[in-house]
Amino acid sequence: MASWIALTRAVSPSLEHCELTHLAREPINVARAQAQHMQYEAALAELGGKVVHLPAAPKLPDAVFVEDTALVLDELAIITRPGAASRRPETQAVAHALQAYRPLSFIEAPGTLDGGDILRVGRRLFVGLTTRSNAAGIAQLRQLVAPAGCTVEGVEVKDCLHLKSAVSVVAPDTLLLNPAWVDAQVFGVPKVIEVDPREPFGANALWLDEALIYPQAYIHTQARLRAHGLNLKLVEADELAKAEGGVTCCSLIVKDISRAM
Ligand code: CIR
Repeated sequence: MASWIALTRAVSPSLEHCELTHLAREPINVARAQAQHMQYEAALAELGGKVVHLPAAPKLPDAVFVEDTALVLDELAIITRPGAASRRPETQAVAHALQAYRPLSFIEAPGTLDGGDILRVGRRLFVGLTTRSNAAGIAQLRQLVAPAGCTVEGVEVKDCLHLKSAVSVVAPDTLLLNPAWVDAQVFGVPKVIEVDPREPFGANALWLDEALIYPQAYIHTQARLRAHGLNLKLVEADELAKAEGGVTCCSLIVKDISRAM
């Protein structure tokens, strides 16, 4: 039996109306995005996860990007208040699903916080100071996670949507990072792999212990990751990337589901 689940949500037929911050709007082939999402779910299952589908939300264009709606720690889950108002209705179904696995806490107005802005390195949570996550949201997060022994630090990010557009954890004490968008020094992590400069969007990888789910498109950065002995599970993700989403965005990983309540 799987020891972890991945919560996912279908690509909405309205994806073309998604929020966009740093990308120009271009036509999105929804059928292709849906096919890529299914491939992503298959990769999660092949790596040993149980994929749990949230109810589809066809009228919420960005619903597929479930990462932004919650932070799941071992001790609790925090339901965010996404920075984009259009995305706030996404959280209800996520809270409903997560309450089976963790006690819930909530970010409240005037706080805003997107899960894509939260990078967890052990017990340290780094939060991107972006258009989506504000000081009130970060302060609330700090209070909520303190009992679990986690600290929270704000991090300057530039030219990208979320902190995790610029940096992700790819192995213990190892970050994959775009140095043009975030300063590696702030994390105090011993190993940093930089993306190939031709692939600025290549810093978002989903680390699942045994492998990294990683976009097929970023071939140069793939070579760097392999040179560090990392095991890659490649997926096509370029259609969802037109909606400014990466591979971490499309799931919420809930580990150790024996904690189910
Ligand atoms: C948005 O702008 O909110 C969506 N179009 C993309 C969200 C991607 N999520 C993520 O990076 N965690």
